[in-house]
Amino acid sequence: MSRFYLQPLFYPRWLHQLFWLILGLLLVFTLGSTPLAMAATDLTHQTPIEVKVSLGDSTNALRFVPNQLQFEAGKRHKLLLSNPSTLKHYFTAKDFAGSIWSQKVEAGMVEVKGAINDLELKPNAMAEWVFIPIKSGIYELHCSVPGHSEAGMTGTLTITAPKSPT
Ligand SMILES: [Cu+2]
Repeated sequence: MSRFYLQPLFYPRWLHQLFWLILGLLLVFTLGSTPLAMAATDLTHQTPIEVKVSLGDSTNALRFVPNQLQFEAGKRHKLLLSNPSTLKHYFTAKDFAGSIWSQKVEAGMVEVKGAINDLELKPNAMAEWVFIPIKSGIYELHCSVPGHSEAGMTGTLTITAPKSPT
């Protein structure tokens, strides 16, 4: 027992206080940095790669512009869809939709969460589709308005394998 009473004599008070200060700082940094580290690795908060696509154009051509889009598996993307034509169009890509994790679709004042198969865009409409591709492959895209895909309103959506291991 006497050894414990003697300790303050061997360790000066300032060293004792320094010890607790360092321990306290370590605790603050450990607890404080954990949520930051988690946010950095959380894919749902990753800054999205923006990709733009037009459904039709101002001359009412029946095509997607561009008609080939590329995405990278494991990276968060924001697909900005617009319809600058006077016709309604669809962005239909069922196999593609099954190979991604849809986070949300934002259009106007509405945000839709969950799985999306296709989107209908009325003239002058815009929508943002946020998703993370999970399976690489080449997927077909078409507009499901009767006659549009036959007239050439089709496209290719490519999901490439992750470039760097995560
Ligand atoms: Cu169309």
